Amino acid sequence: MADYKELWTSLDIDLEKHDQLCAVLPEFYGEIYMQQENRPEGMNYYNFVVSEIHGLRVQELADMRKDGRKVVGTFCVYVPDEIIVAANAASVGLCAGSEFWHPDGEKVVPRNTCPLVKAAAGALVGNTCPYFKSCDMLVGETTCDAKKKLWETFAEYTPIHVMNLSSMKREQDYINWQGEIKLFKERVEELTGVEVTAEKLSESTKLLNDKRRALQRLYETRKVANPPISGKDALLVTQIAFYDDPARFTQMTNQLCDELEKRIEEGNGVFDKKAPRILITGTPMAIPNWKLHHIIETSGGAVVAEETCTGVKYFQNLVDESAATLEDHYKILADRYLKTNCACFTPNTSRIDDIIRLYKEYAADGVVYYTLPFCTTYAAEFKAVKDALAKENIPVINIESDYGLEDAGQIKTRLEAFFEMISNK
Ligand code: BJ8
Repeated sequence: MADYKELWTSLDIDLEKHDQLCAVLPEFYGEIYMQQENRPEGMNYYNFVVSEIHGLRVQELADMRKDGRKVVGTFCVYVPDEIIVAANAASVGLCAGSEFWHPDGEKVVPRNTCPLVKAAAGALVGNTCPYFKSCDMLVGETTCDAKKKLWETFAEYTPIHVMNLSSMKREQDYINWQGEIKLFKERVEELTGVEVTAEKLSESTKLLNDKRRALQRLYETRKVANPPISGKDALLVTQIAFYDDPARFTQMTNQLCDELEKRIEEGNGVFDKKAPRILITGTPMAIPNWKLHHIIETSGGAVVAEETCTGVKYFQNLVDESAATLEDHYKILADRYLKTNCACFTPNTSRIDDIIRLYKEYAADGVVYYTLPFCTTYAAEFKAVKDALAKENIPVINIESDYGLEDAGQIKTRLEAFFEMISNK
């Protein structure tokens, strides 16, 4: 990575601490990603993005801000990026996936908080994440309790807008979400000084749908026997989608898909042909949380899909492009975003339908149910998911794990036994 010290200083980053983070990432990434055999050439772009993770994109955001544009940080796939992009601002996903940030996080949130929230808290208050420091405003949402309380902490440090998401999906909840989207639009207009018109929303919808279509195309390639891309690589592509420039990301991902589709024609897969095909479901995996995929794929399994917010939940539903008025946009956006089936909702039976559908679509052999510790809603849904999968004769294993590597050996042993069991079915 080039020298970005001046940039980081301008963002008030704690350089000494930040150096410690920058020192471990290349080795960690090298071990997990660069040892893979027969990787698609198209992954070089994503390698480059990771090698520049706190550099080039942060510089781009700084340049945008110099030109008077704004940067908005988000934490949840319910927040409509269309509004942000229509105001000529950039949206960056800020969920944090490393335990590096936990000590700072524990200074402001309880120790027994989910690792994702604790890491996000630490990244902000420890001044070690240049993305947080590049944001002119953060956007929270009333999903889980840990996040709801986090926004109150964040408000002490930085401007934040919180969207009031209902916990149910009744007619009045759809109407409420339309109203929240309208309020969000007004807040973004105030921040950016840009009027968000119906035309601008149509343009941003098209741009973001193109990104979703590229990711859908990528995931299609994972449905074939012996996919041409590892689960680990597919996860990385989706993680990067949350903060890369959308047009460039779409172009590079479509280029990768051209290569993957060619590989499929040639029968060039990356796994052992007998590797059990795994669908992961559960809590999101924010960058650089690659732990579970890495363990699965170094224990003989092949991850073929993720029913998570860093998987299909992010892109499987497009936004209808037919809106002509602002009112149409609010309604269409509310309808689309409320299709996401987060465990924070009650009831949330559509998530079970999604898991079963994806299991069949991706010809999976088993499901790994993943939860971060202290994520009550996802942990609580395990029983209902397990019971429904049992009726369909679908094997499932529950893995709860945080960002640390201490339990990696134990998880590996459990997964190997699970793979053996499903391979002999
Ligand atoms: S739509 S999954 S991105 S809320 S893991 S912080 S739920 S305690 S991240 Fe999420 Fe939106 Fe739902 Fe998706 Fe809380 Fe659980 Fe932590 Fe979580």
